[in-house]
Formats: sequence, structure tokens, C-alpha cells
Amino acid sequence: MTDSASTLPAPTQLDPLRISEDFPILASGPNTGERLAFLDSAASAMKPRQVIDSIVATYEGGYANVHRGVYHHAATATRHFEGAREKVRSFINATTPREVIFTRGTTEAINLVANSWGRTNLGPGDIVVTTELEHHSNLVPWQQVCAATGAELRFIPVDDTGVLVLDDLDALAEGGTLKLVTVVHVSNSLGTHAPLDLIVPWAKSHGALVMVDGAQSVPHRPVDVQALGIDFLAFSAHKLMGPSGVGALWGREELLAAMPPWQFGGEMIRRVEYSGATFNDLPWKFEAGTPAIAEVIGFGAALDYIESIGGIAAIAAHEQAMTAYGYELLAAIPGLHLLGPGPGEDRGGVLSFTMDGTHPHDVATLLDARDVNIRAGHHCTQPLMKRLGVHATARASVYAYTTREDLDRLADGLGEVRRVFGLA
Ligand code: 7TS
Repeated sequence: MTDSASTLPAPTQLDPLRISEDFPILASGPNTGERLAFLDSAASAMKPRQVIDSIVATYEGGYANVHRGVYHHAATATRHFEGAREKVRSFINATTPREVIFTRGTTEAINLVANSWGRTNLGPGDIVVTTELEHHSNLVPWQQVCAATGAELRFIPVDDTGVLVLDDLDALAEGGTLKLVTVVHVSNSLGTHAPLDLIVPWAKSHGALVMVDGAQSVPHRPVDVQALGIDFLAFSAHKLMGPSGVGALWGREELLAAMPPWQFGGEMIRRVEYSGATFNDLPWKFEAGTPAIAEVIGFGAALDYIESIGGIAAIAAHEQAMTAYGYELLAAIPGLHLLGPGPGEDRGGVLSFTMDGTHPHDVATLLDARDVNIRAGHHCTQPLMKRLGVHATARASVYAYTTREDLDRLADGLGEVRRVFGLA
């Protein structure tokens, strides 16, 4: 299931109904009053009481701007803020908190690397390799920086099931200098898992750096940046039960130290004259302006919460079971086509599908009437949808609070959709 699964202790078993009690929003759906069968955590996860309480506690008992005040609340807020950085460091097994930069989320973390590292290190004759699976967040920034620098963007292809085809990687590095390989760890649209154990050594054999979009992996499976041997990792707090508006970029210290800041202003400077400025140390060099203080502290609370329910390996095991169960239920529905890797493969907890004679938006709308929430659309992967020959899919995704009954309600609801459309 994980890239370093053999070294991990057997995970404890999660009790999703017990866990659900921590999530006030799941108790009753707005349309039926029944439990909310929330199957859209890939877009954003729900928040446990522990995270909500952390945010309230910051504003009620320990709020002030960070890194500047000498008074009690300023010191408390700074301590909790930097404490969250240490929690993030530990969660991804980085060597030092100096390698953890708080950003607005995955998107901003990737833009940071594209604008700072990319504009400094890329030029004509250089190659950036990404994949056909990417979320627009790990595609458009590289299109932009390649256009600006003259570097070329190339793609690891997918097969018709959306699995990466690694047969001819070397051809992607021909005729130029491979500088960066940037890949989505787990696809948000299909659940495809990128085999980093193959991609990273290949990139390294060409002297290239590796960036990983961990938006859909860090919340769902153990991610150890040292074991993976990568150079940059981007992820968002809101997908791991933390607040929105905050996320992190992890980068290897020597790389971050050599990169120029990309946003300028307060916090990120050491000394300023009218004639110029020198910049702060890592990580603050990349954190211009007042950060999302309560949200960063809430991010730390979300990581504590994950530990408190059994840890990320237990979440991964639970999701694997829920995904296999959901896959089986959906595969039995006539006219329903599942996209992405099969149930037995190493995959994320995303079930993307189309149904003959229906549009994904109609499917999602009819399910909502039963308080079953799924996502419909292109999932910010328009080129991937085109590659697979679909305009949009319906997508159900699981998390720690997902129960078999949630997935049963999805399947029952899809039966009703077929009746409404005269298909059954
Ligand atoms: N990369 C991947 C793989 C994602 O799934 C997402 C968000 C992002 C990047 C961007 O993250 P952000 O927090 O900066 O917005 N994915 C989705 C989704 O699948 N549905 O809504 C957002």
C-alpha cells in the first residue's frame, strides 16, 4: 500500500463510526436529517471537533501576530505556530523544520518552486518531465515557467485505464538536459498511484530533481520524504482534516537555501535600506507577510488528530478496505464504467465513474437529495479527461470516517438514478 510499507508496524483498525462522532457536520445531512454520507474528501476533508476547537482556542486564548510581539499572547501564538511546523516536519519525516515552508496550499507550494527554482534554473535546452495525470496545479505553473524560460515540458503517458506507462522513460530525456521530474503521487481523478520507487531513481540517474504533488497522498498514506529520496513535496492542510487556506512545501535544505525568495515584504527580510534588502533565514525567507496563524496551528491540530485515531497507516488500511468494497458495489451496477486502476492495485481511495445515459452532474445532484455527496466534473484535470475520452466523471472518495453504509447508500442512490433516467 505504501512506498515503505514493509518497515511499518501493522496498523490498528479504525472505527469509522466512532471517528465520525468527532465530526459535527456528519451527524445529519441538510436534506434528509440522516447521517451525511460524505464521499468528497478528495476535494476537501471535513474537520473534527479537535481542529475546530484548536482554531477557537487560538482566537479566544492565544492570538496575536507571530514573530514580532514581546507580550504574552504574541509569544504563545509564535510558539504554537512554530510548534505546528515541527509537527509537519515529523509527519513527513523531514530532517529539520527549516525545510518546511507554510503556503496557502499545494497550488501555492508548486508555484513557489516553479517561480523561484524554475525561473532561476531552467533555460533553453532544459527539460521538465511531468505526467498526463496532473491536476492543473502541477501543470499550468510548469507550462508558464517553461514558456518564460525556453525549457520544454514533456509528459509520461498513461494507458487507457489511466495507469502511468514507464516503458520508455529514457526517450523523454533525449535531446536536452532533464532538470526536473514533477509528478502527482496519487491522482485526484483516478486514484492512480505513481510508482516513485521507479521514477525517482530514473530521474536521479539523469541528475534531475524530483517534485511530488502530495495533495492526495500525504492525507491518506505514510509519506516519508527521506525514504522516497525526493527533493520537493507539496500538500494542503484542508485535505487532511485541517483548515483551508494553508498547506506546506517541503524542500531539501540545500536547495531551498540556494533559491531566491519569490514574494517580498515583511517577515521574509533580515535588513532593509532604501537602497535594497537582505533576506531572512529558512524557512521565513519564503513566508512573506502575516501568515495564516490560526490555520497553521489548526494544521498541527489535524496532524495530532490523525495520530490520536491510530495514525496514517491505519487510515491507509481503512481506506483500502473501503475502496475495495466501494469498487465492488459500483462494478456490479449495469451501465456504470469505473475509470482508473483496478481494485487490487496500489491505488488511492478515489472511485471515478461514468454511467450510460446520465451526466455526472445529474448523478451528483440526485444523490445529494439523499445526502450522499460526491463530486462531478473534470476534477481540474481537463487534459486527462480528454486523453481518456470523457468530458467529466462522477467521483466518490473515502477517508477515515467513511463507512460501508455510506458506500451502500451511494450504490442504492445510483440504482435510483437509473430508475429516474428510465434505465432500470
Ligand atoms: N494536486 C492534486 C492532486 C489535487 O487533488 C489538488 C486539489 C491540488 C493539487 C490543488 O490543491 P489546493 O489545495 O491547492 O487547491 N484537488 C481537488 C479535487 O480533486 N477536487 O477539488 C480540489
